[in-house]
Amino acid sequence: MNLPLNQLLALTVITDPAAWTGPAVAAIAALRGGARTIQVRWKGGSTREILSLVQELREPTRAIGALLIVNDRLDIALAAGADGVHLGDEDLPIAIARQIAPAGFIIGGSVDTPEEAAAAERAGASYVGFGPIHPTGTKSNTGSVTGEQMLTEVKRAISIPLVAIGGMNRENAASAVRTGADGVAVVGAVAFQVDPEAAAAGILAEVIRDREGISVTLSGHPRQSP
Ligand code: TZP
Ligand code: MG
Repeated sequence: MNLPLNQLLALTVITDPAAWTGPAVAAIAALRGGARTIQVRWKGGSTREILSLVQELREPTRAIGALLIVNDRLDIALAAGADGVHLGDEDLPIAIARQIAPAGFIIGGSVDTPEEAAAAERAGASYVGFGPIHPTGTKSNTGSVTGEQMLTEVKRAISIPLVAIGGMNRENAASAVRTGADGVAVVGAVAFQVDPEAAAAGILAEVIRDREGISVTLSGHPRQSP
């Protein structure tokens, strides 16, 4: 998968330690389904636990050209040779992470407004995550639900890719993309499903259907349209 960043961000599957198969198995199933980015997120995980999960996912992501991003922890991302880090407003500031990170390292930033999105881009962010677009049961300390309309405003404020997060699923993904998102990031809609592979494939198909001129098989493998 040698795709530009906005296409690699079409579907980010975020790990959750509560996935019934365990986070690594669910993430690898999601990769089979077509997840193009895996973000390792483990609130409350020890440094060793998070490092070990990132290391476990390094080869499977690299093998298919998917991105491996670490939430919160630039140190672990660098130590494990991940492709990037995702930073929120309690984490290392984006500008400081950019000074430390090697060339080409991906830095994502969580933003709540168009102004914050523009500031994140100026600070050196590679992409921004915006939400929660819809109610989410996965994260409690979020701002209020933004709805889709704000996606358009955030998109207008930046020239880097925009990822919609929060309650995203197969039913609402295409609409978020039409409204301005380059892709969606999900926890529950994949990690908590009985069949994470099929769940990922279903969401990816909705995100890229109108955009990449390809259809996707159930296993997520792209097929060129005639
Ligand atoms: N940031 C904003 S909402 C959220 C994060 C990490 C949780 C998304 O989880 P879900 O299950 O996809 O709503
Ligand atoms: Mg964070």
